[in-house]
Amino acid sequence: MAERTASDVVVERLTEWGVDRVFGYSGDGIDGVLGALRRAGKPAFVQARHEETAAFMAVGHAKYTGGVGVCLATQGPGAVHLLNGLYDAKLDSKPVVAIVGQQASTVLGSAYQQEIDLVRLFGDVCAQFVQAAHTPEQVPMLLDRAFRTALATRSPTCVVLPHDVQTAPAPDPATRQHGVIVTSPGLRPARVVPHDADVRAAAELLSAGERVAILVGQGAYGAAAEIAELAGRLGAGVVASLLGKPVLDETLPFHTGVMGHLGTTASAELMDGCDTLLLVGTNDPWTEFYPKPGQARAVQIDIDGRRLGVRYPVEVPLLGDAAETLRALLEVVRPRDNSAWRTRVEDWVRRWHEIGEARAAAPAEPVNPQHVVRALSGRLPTDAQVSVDVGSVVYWYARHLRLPPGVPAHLSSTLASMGSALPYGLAAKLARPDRPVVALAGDGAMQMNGLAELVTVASRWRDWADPRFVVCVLNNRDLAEVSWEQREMEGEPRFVTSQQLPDVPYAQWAELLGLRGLRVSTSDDVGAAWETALAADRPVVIDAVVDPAIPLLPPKRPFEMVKGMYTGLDAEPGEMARRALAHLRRERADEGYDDPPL
Ligand SMILES: Cc1ncc(C[n+]2csc(CCOP(=O)(O)OP(=O)(O)O)c2C)c(N)n1
Ligand SMILES: [Mg+2]
Repeated sequence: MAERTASDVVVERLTEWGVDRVFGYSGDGIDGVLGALRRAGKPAFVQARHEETAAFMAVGHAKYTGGVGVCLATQGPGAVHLLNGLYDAKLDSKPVVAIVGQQASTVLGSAYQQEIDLVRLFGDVCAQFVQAAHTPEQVPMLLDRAFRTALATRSPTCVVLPHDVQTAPAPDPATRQHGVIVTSPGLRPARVVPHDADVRAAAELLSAGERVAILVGQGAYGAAAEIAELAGRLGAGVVASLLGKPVLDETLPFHTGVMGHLGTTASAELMDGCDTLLLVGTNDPWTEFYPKPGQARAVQIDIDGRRLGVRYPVEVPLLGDAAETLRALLEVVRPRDNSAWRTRVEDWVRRWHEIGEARAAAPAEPVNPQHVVRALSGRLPTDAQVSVDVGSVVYWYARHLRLPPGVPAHLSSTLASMGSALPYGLAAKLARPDRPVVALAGDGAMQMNGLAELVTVASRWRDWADPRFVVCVLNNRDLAEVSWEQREMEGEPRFVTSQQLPDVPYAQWAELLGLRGLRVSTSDDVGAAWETALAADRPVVIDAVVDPAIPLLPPKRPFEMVKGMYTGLDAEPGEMARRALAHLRRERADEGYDDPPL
């Protein structure tokens, strides 16, 4: 039998930490660990098309399963490719461990081929823990520290393994000597609840409010019942951050939907009108959509003390687990009559639903993207898992997709990186092959990473208990979100050269790969396409040919703040800009604005 190496220890340690699969890409710099994975037969190795998507898969794994995502790459270029996915984990606070190869210790410092100072490279993104092993004795200890730190700090960590360390004989786990440390895996999380006096202070503040709003973020996952109960007692309206959208059933009459630039008119009204704000597990960046500082007294709950008070001035900052802290609050908050405020909130919500329906029904060239996403509501299986890419699709997801309670939906929110929907969807599918996946992406995101990762889908779907994996491409031949930003923020016309995208036959690409492809270019076919795709015997790509002229209109903004959209469009030649102007005026009118002519 071959001698056990430090890499065998790495692989055993992964299993001891509960890791079922490792997402990565090979290279000679990490061959020692790959060999150990081959010998052990577990964890499973998932080959991505690119180290960036492997890292996104690891983040997706952490998001859908709640566990630690693990990615693996070779030295030099492979390591560099991981960065974007690791930043996604850092910015959305997810535990990910990166295992990265390195040239042999004997050449480090010689400017060798593929030699990059990896500890320095990962020093920012893995600031909580990055360490290169110099000896095999360090290896189990470094893995234990990487996992524990990732879990304890909800962030990415990295272990760098030079080639000679990977292939060195495994250290003796029972050694007892000066200068050698023997460690163990495992971490059991704690209940984190604030002190009683602080809970009482929060309850008093909330109970004194006349017009209470509760903003829920991803930290409130699993606390839906507590939020609904508290909202009921306080007569509060509930609003979600983008990441908090799946937390609470959006069909509740007091749920105003997602907040912010991409949010609903109802959530803008709620934030503008409240006098009291409870923030639960959220870091939502759209500060201009929060109440004006001074307008609302605020309580915040977060499991990470560093997050308290950094988005809105807070009187009672509570460090605690969302569900546990809400339960403690429910012990002391008494029911009260706040029906006048509740009625106003419910009116805003009803009005928003009318606006959303009308906007999605507006005729477009050829198909309105809002209609495509809205048509998925009601058709989404109750056991689905949803992933969403970055681009205008996030607006339509936030505003128009009704998620059945319990359906998880994830996206790269804080980093907002394009190219994440396919790797996220794959991670969701591999974790739960018995559940259908729906991935929503723009054509730019598809061209960036999605087309390549469809190859991964094509190579794996036959192994899945439920082969349904629906990718919907909003094909608008435009980097539309940025085109609208060029107009709104700069007041400039869309720069065609930077914004226009090649027209790619997405459905045919799917067919070439042995999947199904459906091209949809009329509104009437949208519903049937979703139904066909969700009943198919294999993964399906829906190529939805949609209009780039639908504005990404922020809700309830004074004319001055959207004036740039008019100025930009006015400076653009062509039929698309005229159409966009008409859509813009119509959508502004449905919010009650009568914008002056330019
Ligand atoms: C990796 C990365 N590069 C650039 C951007 C800037 N950006 C944000 S949205 C967007 C356009 C996305 O285009 P597409 O996927 O076609 O979606 P659309 O907005 O057209 O629906 C761009 C370029 C980004 N967020 N991430
Ligand atoms: Mg596009």
